[in-house]
Amino acid sequence: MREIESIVVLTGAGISAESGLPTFRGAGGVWEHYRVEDVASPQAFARDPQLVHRFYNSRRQKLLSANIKPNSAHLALAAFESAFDGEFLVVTQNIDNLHEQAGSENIVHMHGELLKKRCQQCLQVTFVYEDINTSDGCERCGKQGTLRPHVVWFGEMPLEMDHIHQALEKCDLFISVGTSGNVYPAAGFVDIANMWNSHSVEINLEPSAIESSFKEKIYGPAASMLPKFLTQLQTKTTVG
Ligand code: BJW
Repeated sequence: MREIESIVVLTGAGISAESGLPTFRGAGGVWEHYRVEDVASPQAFARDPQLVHRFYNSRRQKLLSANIKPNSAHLALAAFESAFDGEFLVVTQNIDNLHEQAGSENIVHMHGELLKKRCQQCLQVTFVYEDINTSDGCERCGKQGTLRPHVVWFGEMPLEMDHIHQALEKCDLFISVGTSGNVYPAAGFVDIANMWNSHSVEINLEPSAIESSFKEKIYGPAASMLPKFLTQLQTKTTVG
């Protein structure tokens, strides 16, 4: 048994599905309408920046529409964090801002953020709420055609990896919510947490590609399963 002093929660597209944002893989997923190799690599952006901008512009417009709101899974995580005495970190693979909208404070966007753009020339990162176009100029360095979405594509290094590793190495409880376990390095986090003897829990609609690595598994929609799990967790002081 381990005292619960530090918790890391990894989230994926499944946690935002019930808010109306599609997942990537599976029926109705993003990759059904776009080929991953056409829109989610630096090579794709170099080849056809207009297509990649269109892909992210439409997802940004959807995220900013009035009907997209955090669901009870995002809200339960934020409420748990504010009541918890120990260390609590949400590591999200999602580029939406629904965790922030729900009130999460200690959060890492390892695959970047849809509401930020980056200049490839001067590396300035700024918020963006409108479409990005190939003809746009950078507000800082003035260069034209250098802006890209501040997201992490295949072959690029995810963000804040040192911070994430430090949290994984000392966490007592690792919870994975709504991710298929197909994309690394996120899919390897459970093994790191297990190596440090933490308790690991998968909450997902269905068993993920890495389900055998988890010590506890809960299957069903995140918006009902996660609040239930966190309510029970509030009454516990140890796991394992
Ligand atoms: C619900 C639900 C509900 C639905 N409730 N659940 C061979 C072996 C190992 C690794 C590699 C390899 N070849 C290449 C690699 C590395 C590569 C990789 O992992 N490739 C795999 C495809 C094999 N990874 C990378 O390149 C990463 N970088 C890297 O490794 O750097 C190191 C390095 C760099 C340079 C040189 C050397 C080393 C970068 C990965 C970037 C991923 N980017 C994307 C796009 C980001 C921007 C965007 O959003 O457009 O990130 S791809 C996409 O997948 C997105 C997601 O964050 C990510 C994960 O998807 P997620 O969240 O798991 O979604 P789904 O759809 O897959 O799953 C949803 C789940 O929810 C499902 O299970 C549903 O059942 C469930 N669900 N409704 C609960 N209501």
